[in-house]
Amino acid sequence: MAVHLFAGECIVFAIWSYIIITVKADDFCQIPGEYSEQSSENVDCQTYSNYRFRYILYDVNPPEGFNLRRDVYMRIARFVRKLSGEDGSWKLVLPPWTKLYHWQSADVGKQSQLPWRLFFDVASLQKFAPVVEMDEFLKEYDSTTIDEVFVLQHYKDAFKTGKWEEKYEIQPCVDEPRYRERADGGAGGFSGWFWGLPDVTARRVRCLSFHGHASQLQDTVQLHPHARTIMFDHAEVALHDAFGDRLYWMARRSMRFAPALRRIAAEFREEHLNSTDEADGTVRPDDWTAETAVTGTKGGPYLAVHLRRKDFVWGRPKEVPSVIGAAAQIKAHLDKLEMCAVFIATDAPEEEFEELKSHLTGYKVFHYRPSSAVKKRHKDGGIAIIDQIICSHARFFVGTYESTFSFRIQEEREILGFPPETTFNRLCGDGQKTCSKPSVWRIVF
Ligand code: GFB
Repeated sequence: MAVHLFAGECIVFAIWSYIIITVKADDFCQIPGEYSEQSSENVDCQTYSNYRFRYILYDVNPPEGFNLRRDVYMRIARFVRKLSGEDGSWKLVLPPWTKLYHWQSADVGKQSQLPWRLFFDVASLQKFAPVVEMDEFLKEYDSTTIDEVFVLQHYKDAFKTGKWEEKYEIQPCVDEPRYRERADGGAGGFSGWFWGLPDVTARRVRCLSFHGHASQLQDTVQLHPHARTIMFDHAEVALHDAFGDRLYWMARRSMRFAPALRRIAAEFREEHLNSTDEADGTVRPDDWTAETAVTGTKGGPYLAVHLRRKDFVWGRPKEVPSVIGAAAQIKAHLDKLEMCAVFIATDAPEEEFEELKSHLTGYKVFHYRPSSAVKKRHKDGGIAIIDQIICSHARFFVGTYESTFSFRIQEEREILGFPPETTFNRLCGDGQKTCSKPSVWRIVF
């Protein structure tokens, strides 16, 4: 690594192999001996060695749905797991779930600032990365001001050159950020959208053009030894360090759903679909770290279909079938499998579901309909997870083209050890005699 320090211009260039960083010296607090030859006395930065923990926070592009957000979590969890390393001084703050575009039920109470424990088994997540819920963080941190916020953004030419280059750079914001400098100029210099939490502010907010893997965020952290809390907004800009390797799957396996949701799904399977873990061969160790590779899983005696409607109907008209087209494909699958029971997970309005059923007379069509108490307790997000769990346990699964909701089901089925030909299937658009199969991402232990 070569380091050039131009004192007059206050610019540090750190250049090594294929990484280029351009940073103004007053933008970043330098680590003596690492990026410059300054002695520690000259560095106007305080390290937080007197605190037990430092924290990484993050947020995601607002329109992104639940299941893409799960993927972003895995990228950041892997980064913080590595960052925390041996001394365990870093924690990852789980961003509360704010109201997502798809969570449209008006009869379930508040759907914002929801903790992760509503959907996931947080103790299980903690076996992969040192995560903490936002409410616990706010108690531990004893402040509501985040030291440094970096809004990640793509380079303007990121996808034009075709040349892979890991780089990052503080640059003017391309889009209007969700934060504004406060007129009162207090210690919490910026207010704005912090997961809808009214009191949270930031000392400093800057845009960071970023092209590379999530682990590259480590450089930004190291350049800020004074910061006890660092937030990365638009964390989806950072890529997976490695997609589909052992660590990827460890992160994925750690994302076990909340026990209450697993229980409801298990009851539904047993009551309506004649499906139990014992009979289906889907018993798993209580602790995901004790899991080993499984193959040839049988699953419950039903076909499961994820029929994504709403925005997918007009967004992907060639790839998403009409209701009648979907029914014809479901019938063909059931006949081929010599089965009569199908479970449908869908975001379709009730009329569309009834229409689908009307084309499937002679077959047993199941759909999970929660009681109003269950809906209020587990919200739209929890009901969607129950649908996903039921789909994950079916003997055969058919998903929707390019839906991350379907992808997460496929991953769950890989963890459970289903033969891939029972998992990586999709509904074709009307008029497509054959259509491309979903990419097959096999689990790695
Ligand atoms: O999860 P998600 O990102 O998957 O968004 P996609 C779809 C959301 O719709 C889910 C609801 O999180 C659920 O809230 N939903 C979809 C369902 N299918 C079902 C279902 O079968 N049962 C239940 N209960 N709920 C993304 C969108 O959708 O696709 C983005 O999030 C964008 O906004 C992108 O449109 C193209 O990947 O299917």
